[in-house]
Amino acid sequence: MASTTTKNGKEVVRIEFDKGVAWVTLNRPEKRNAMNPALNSRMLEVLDELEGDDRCGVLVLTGEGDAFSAGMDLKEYFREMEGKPRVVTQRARRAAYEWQWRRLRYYEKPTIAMVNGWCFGGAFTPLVSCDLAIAAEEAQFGLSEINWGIIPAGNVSRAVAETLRHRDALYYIMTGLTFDGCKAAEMGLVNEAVPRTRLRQRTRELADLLLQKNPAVLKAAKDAFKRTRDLSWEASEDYLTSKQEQLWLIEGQARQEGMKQFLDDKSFRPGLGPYKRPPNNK
Ligand code: ACO
Ligand code: V55
Repeated sequence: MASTTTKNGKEVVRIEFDKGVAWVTLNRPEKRNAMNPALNSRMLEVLDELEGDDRCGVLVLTGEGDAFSAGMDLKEYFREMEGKPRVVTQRARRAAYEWQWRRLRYYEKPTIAMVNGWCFGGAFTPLVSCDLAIAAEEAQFGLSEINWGIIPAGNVSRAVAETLRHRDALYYIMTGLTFDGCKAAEMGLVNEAVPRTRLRQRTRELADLLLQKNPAVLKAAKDAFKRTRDLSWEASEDYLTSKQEQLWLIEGQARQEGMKQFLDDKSFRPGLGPYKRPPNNK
């Protein structure tokens, strides 16, 4: 297995399972959870492992201590890569990009970023890749790249373009100023901000809402939204119709059950909440 521990033998990523939620914690608090090559390759493995793990109905990504993540590790990801052969630097980049957006953005399970504290630069990519995000009001965000002389690369700029308005994005990209969780919620970078003392409880509530839904339908719904953003109306219509028909083939029971409970049993109202999923989990 690839290097999964720091030099003192501690896990760089911690996983806890609790009633359908996999809490995935970036665990380098002494380095403010900066993402080094070891953490990046471990996160890729963790995403692989949890994708097929029934204990993970919802994945929550968070950070140990006072940071969500201070971004890329300036020492191990940038400085120590200087002068290395291109094959080495490309490998480190690929491990980062692979988990931070390629896998996470289209993850099989619903994902929630729980931003507990510092969130800088490269950390915006996994933040935006998660389907939903809740921040502590006290958390501090910043596109600090400009402050030390690089541009927001590694798809940070693309992630920012997805979530912030043009003026807000350029303001924070060009000034490198920090903003708090309240401001992040106001701008739509996260869904909401709550006091840090209530952060875990609120995230749990949101995860529980998702756990009541049919998992295959949830995956199709989030993908459909993310994919069609970049398509023409013509291509979108075709994509969505195809996706819908594909879902009926693999998960037709879900909608039939939903319609039965509403139209025949009159036991629920789709406008007001989810249908009751039978024990076979459909
Ligand atoms: N890369 C490498 N090491 C880091 C990083 C990082 N991104 N962030 C923090 N650390 C290390 C520090 O070097 C220090 O290590 P040491 O104890 O071995 O000296 C330790 O973490 C603690 O850092 P402090 O600065 O002392 O912690 P403090 O709580 O005072 O400040 C803060 C926290 C504001 C997050 C500060 O550490 C910081 O500015 N970090 C860099 C943030 C940043 O700009 N990240 C890069 C964004 S650009 C990109 O990701 C591509
Ligand atoms: C950043 C992140 C990268 C990178 C270059 O701005 C810059 C952050 C995740 O990788 O390769």
